[in-house]
Amino acid sequence: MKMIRLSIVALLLTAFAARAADTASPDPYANETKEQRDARMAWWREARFGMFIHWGVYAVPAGTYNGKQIPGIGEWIMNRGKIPKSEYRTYADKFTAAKYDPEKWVALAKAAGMKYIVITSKHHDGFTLFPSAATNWGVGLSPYKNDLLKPLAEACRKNGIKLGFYYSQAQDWNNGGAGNSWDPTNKRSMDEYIDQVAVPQVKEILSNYGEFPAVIWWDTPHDMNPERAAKLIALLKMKPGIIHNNRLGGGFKGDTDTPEQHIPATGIKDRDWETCMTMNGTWGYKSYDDNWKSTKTLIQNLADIASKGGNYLLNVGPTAEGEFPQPIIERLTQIGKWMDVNGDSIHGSSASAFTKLAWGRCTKKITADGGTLFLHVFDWPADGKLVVPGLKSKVTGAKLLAGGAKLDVEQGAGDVTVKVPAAAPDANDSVIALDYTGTLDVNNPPPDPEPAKAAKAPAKKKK
Ligand code: JFZ
Repeated sequence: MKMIRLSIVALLLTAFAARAADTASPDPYANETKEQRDARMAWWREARFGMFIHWGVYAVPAGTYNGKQIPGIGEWIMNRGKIPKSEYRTYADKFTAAKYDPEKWVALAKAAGMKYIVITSKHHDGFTLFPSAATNWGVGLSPYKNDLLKPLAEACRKNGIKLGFYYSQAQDWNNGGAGNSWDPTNKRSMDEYIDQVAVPQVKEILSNYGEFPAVIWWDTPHDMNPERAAKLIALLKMKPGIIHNNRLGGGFKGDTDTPEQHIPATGIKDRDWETCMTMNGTWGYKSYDDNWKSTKTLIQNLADIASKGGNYLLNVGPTAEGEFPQPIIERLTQIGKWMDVNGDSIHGSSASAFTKLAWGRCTKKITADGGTLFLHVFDWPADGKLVVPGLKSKVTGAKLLAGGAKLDVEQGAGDVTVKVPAAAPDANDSVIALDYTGTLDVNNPPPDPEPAKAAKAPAKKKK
């Protein structure tokens, strides 16, 4: 009898504790409604296009250590080259930022049609672009001395561009965080690192930049656990409305998925997502990486991502002096020219209504009665007829965004055909805006059959 009474008490206590833990989740968004979430994500969904900036002292060696080109991404050179802390720290002397002009950076982003910037406030090497009371390993040791984030935040504010901060919360190869296995002087327990470095620094970046950061971009949940992550996610309440990604760790999903260097085939169902991508093969500046993607690839990636309902976060790795490499300036400028004409098909658009289009991609905007389909034509039809397969809604007009010429449309029983000029107006992606009334009605072909599941292989013998 006594036993039973005891177990009932235990049961009640456990249930109560679980309940309490539930309401006291460290995640300030744990109990958010869909409406609250939609409102919070609205600017980000509308934006569709942003700039990632990887900037730090790794831009000094720029891919070369001890006369040897170190393979891999530039911001990982300390790790890949097993550079001792004492030696790596001397790079700060040459991180001059002498030509740093944040107004120019923001102007380039804005002209390219980007609506937000995410910059590395601290990458895995632990170097902070801001002065921190928690560590001395940061911009204060460089000739520039002052906070590099402040003037960027000011330029963003003035130009209506949102600013977010990338923060490497777990790996820290200089301040005792995770990931440094080559230098025994990087000692601190992970919990001490979280309490003494990550938590105070996240407080700093959430406190000192006015309306920003609008985004916090965690990265690499190395050695994170629910308890450590809880200490960081709890800080988000300092910045109501802030958006954060899925790389915190500890079981927290964040607001956005972050496919890296690739575009998911059909987007990501029921999640906001953002593909981050380099323009060459590195995030942080490497002097000899000339593996540049073409402007055409970048524009088509942007259209592809928007057609799947995602955002494109396109990276720039400035030099130690604070300049964007020339090939990046050229590409941003060319993308901007395209966006000046076609930006309406990207900003504020939503995912395609078609499962597949042989000639390109589609984005759309739906209004109270009808809407617009933006047909992104990558492969211009040789016969002057662009077939929009399965579109049944009543089409009311079509025009080219380039030049604005009206196009004739033939509405058949099954398909819609747009009569187009002989030559593509844009070699990268010509966009046709097709207006319709009523509800959007598309008869999509049944999806491709799933690749047949391989017949269950006989269990492999264990070695
Ligand atoms: C991380 C960083 O290590 C890298 O330096 C850069 O900042 C990049 C944007 O993010 O690298 C990752 C993180 C996640 C994956 C791959 C590389 N991932 O999920 O596949």
